[in-house]
Amino acid sequence: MLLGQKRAIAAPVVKPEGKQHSTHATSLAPCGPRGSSCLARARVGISLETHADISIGRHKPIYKNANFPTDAEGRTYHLGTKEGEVAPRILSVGSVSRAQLLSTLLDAPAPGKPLFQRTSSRGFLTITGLYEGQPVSIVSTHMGMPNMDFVVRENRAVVRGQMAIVRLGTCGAVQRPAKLGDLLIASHGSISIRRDPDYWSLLESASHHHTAGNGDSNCASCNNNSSNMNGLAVHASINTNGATAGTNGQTHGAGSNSSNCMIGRKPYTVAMRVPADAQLAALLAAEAERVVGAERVVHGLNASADSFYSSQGRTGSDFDDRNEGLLGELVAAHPDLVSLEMETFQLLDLARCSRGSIKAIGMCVALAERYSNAFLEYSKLEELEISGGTAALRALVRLPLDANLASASVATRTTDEGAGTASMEERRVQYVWE
Ligand code: R1P
Repeated sequence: MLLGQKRAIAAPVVKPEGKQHSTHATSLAPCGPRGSSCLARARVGISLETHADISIGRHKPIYKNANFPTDAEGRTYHLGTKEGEVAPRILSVGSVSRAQLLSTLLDAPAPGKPLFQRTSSRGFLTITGLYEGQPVSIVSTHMGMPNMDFVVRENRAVVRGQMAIVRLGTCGAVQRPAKLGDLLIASHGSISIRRDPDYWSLLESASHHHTAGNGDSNCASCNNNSSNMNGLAVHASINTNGATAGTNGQTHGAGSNSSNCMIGRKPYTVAMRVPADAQLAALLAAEAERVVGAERVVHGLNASADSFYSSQGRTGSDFDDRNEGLLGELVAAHPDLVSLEMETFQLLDLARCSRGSIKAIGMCVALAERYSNAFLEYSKLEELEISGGTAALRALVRLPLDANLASASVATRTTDEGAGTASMEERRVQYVWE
């Protein structure tokens, strides 16, 4: 393929005919020999020509295990992939279009074979091919920690041996030196920020008790057991009357007696940091610096929020979010905080709990500067995604993995749940890269 020539990418046409869980594989034309020409081809732009017609709801799988549903082929419930289709080295990206773009960096999984591609009925896209001769999968993870949970757990279930997962996302740069277009690496791990709905429930309760003239200082729904012991005292200041006040000075009607309900409560809870894999972080940093230059790579702590708006400190008048000082409080408590997004914490947390079977790191393109309110010119994003994707793929294939570190679930799961177990030796797996 010549530089500038249009490159066809499978763009699924989804026919939402039902909610049954089924998947249909399609294939992508491989990029050809790896190297700068491939990168250049990706950089000149991709024509998303439809050449795949993916229908949803054509067949109705039978699931027999509510604990971890897989269909008769062993395909997972949400990602729809089975053993042999996913490589131990995974690049997790947010959008389908990013997965398709970065798939242009991959070579065919085996001579004469197209790239493997499967889109699940829930819209998770998995593309598997080779990068520098090693099997790699790119998975479109969509947005938020629950989706990252699906991606990590369901991929863990269909891959043997140790795995490595790199997330390449977009994020907000929280403070300098991180700036628009930089690659922000979560070398210091990640914290999470979650909105605590109990805070508003208790506010209502406190307000009700005050309005009703109830002098009971231990209001019925007061329960501080789940108060955040690690987080930040964000916006839940108690004024001299004992009434709870937001940072905007608005009082919420809680009188001195009922204010006990609010003591120690915060509208946003912040989890302790979970680490990234140090070896993977170092490899990723080296490759990112090689691709974009050290001056455009920033290392630090990431924060994953459970929403794009309130838990990331975006303000507005439609909702009582009590987040006006959230970013400032976060930076004060975590001076090394550089990036704010929605998935990395879940990835690192699950890797930590994976009994050593997953190594993980996150890196994001700074799409916005939260401190200046600037937003990246969107036309520049594609080149940055290619740069970040190239660094991530290089780091993934350079990381040594222990192939003998078996996943307990893969070792025992059968294609027909509940019908007993089969050893890994007993099951023949067809790998797409063989
Ligand atoms: C919000 O717009 C989304 O963009 C960021 C956030 O984490 C969230 O998923 O990442 P991605 O670009 O990877 O989706």
